[in-house]
Amino acid sequence: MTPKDDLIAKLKNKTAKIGILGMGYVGMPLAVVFAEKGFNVLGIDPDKRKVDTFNKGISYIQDVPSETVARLQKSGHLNMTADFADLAEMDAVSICVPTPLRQTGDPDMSFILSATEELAKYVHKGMVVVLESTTYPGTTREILVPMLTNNGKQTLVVGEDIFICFSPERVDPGREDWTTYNTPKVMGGMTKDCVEVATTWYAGALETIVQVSSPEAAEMAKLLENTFRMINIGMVNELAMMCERLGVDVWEVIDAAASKPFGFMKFTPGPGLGGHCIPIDPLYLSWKMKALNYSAKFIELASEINTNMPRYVVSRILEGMNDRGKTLKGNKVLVLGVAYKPDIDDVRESPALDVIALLQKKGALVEYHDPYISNIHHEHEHWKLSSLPDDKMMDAVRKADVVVLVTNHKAYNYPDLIKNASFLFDTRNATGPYVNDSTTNVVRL
Ligand code: SAJ
Repeated sequence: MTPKDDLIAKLKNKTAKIGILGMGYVGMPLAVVFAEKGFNVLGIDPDKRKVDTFNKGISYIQDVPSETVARLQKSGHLNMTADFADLAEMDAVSICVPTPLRQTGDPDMSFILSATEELAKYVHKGMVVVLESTTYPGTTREILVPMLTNNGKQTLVVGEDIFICFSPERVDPGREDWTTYNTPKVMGGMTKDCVEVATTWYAGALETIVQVSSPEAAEMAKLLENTFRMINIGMVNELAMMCERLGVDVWEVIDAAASKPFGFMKFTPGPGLGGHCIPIDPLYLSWKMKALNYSAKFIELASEINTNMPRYVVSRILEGMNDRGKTLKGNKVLVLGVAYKPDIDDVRESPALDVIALLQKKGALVEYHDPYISNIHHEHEHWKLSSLPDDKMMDAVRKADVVVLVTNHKAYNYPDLIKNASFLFDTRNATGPYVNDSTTNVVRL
């Protein structure tokens, strides 16, 4: 039996040992879905706090209930370790590590590099490796293949001894309709045999595998998905600025356009672009293209517009205060909602942090409330704030000179907010259904 035949047999009868390198919001749900389908899964993560929490049967990921962790642990199908040496026992490894940006705006490849360096120490004949982290086209071929096929002790032939693929994660935290199991999974490999092996593995747990001809095609497909969103959000953010100059209600315009049943997809303006995907992934592509002496114009322009939205929001708030004979300096501002999108507890890259920093720079006395996020800090401006308690929020609404709705959590009672706020600036049109021409204390983006 060739290494490929032997590995495929173990993947098919689920005796293959599965390693998930990086047990975050992508790795943990992936580990769970493989374990639920009967694979023996080992989560590997250098963060000992995560490992200790997990090994107590407690989940630290919003989308994975602790009951699931405890049950899969008890069944022996899912364990977790901080010891990379356990990779030596693995037959199949998914790399699910972060790919953030450096402060310079360039890709931070350190997590992929360190994970691959560790794996290279333990890689062996008959192993399949799938990179899931969103990255620039060429990463799998230019970084993983050289490091994993020649670690100084052995040389492995990709497609014969070792099978290397890229399969972009499509996890949307908090979403319940599309899950790790039922979201189609793109798979691009270094060779046809690589794709066959990885497809056999993933098809043993996920509903649909979409094969493509190369890792670059898979890497680029992911970037298209999220660049598409980022650029369209940038377009509607610019539309909001144009409509304001025209004296036209951008929300009415977008709703009217969205009545078109074909050839249109609704996006809505907001205070900026948050999250760990949309503001970041496209910059991996524009960075790679710069290295090829090509300027990704749409990405650069959309990024400029989206990055400027917090400043635009504060300028609109200033105008609203001025219309009420007030300044921002020395006055009370209450920010409602700091998560990067509604009804989740994630504040990464949230535009709320920039809005608050800009308000503070104008001398405003800023407080915030968010039902999901008890503390925030600004990594560049080095300030920290704690959320008002839920039972103090409405009193703060009444006392604020302006209430700024940054994230439209479902938990908020918008008619109550309108009733109690002297001036409410709504960046999400959450108040739209509750205001009319006689409403004078609400201004929308
Ligand atoms: N945003 C707008 N206007 C919009 C949509 C989003 O301002 O019309 C803002 C959000 O407030 C947020 C940021 O953009 O600050 C990103 O929002 P998002 O809805 O794209 O949410 P994410 O960042 O969680 O994106 C994820 C992505 N999933 C993966 O990368 C696997 C994305 O591809 C999904 O399309 C998206 O979830 C989703 O549809 O929920």
